[in-house]
Amino acid sequence: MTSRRGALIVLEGVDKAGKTTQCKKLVQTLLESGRPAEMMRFPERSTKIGQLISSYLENKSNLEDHTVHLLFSANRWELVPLMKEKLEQGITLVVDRYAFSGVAFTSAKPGFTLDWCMKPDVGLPKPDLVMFLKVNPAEAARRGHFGTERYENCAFQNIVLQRFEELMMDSAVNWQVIDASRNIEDVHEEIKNYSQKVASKAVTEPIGHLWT
Ligand code: NYM
Repeated sequence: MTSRRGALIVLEGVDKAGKTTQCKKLVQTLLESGRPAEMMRFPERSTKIGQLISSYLENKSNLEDHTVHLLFSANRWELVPLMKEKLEQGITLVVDRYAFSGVAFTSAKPGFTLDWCMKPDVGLPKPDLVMFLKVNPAEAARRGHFGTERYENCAFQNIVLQRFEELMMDSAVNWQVIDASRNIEDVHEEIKNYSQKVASKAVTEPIGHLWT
């Protein structure tokens, strides 16, 4: 019998696009349909690197811009062995942000190119599907808690959105744009359909390497 791996599914978007809500609902739906699934998120704030990042995001500490970019990337790499283990066990991973957020947020800062920002994440496990939850940053800003962490302001989020749009031009990544301005259930329905299709396909293909 060939071993069946889980799918690597990523949800991306500007802050407050509804990613966390949709990740949780997707995991629930996959489990109910009999498919093992777990949620992960980046940054993963529980590790030592994650704690440095968390303190930076909460404005409790300052870090030089290149340094924090590399820490975000290191935070993904430190979780790669666990991700691979789970995928190989047949668990579908639903991931709240990944390298695309890393690139979009840092390259929204002055003096950073997309190319430089992508380099540290080259070779990460390649997602089988990346769904971009598209919502106007001004509308996202009206959805609770906006403005409590670093980066959560409309002007910056508009640049982040432009950077995401540049990343989405890469046809080597399986991007799907989801209109996240609709109600939670309609958005979930579309995410569920894309995910179920890709999860059935992914089991027969080896895990790829991002941006190689
Ligand atoms: N962020 C997230 C980055 O700047 N680089 C990254 O690599 C990742 C994964 O951290 N504003 C930013 C995006 C968000 C913040 O917020 C994390 P949340 O609410 O934990 O997803």
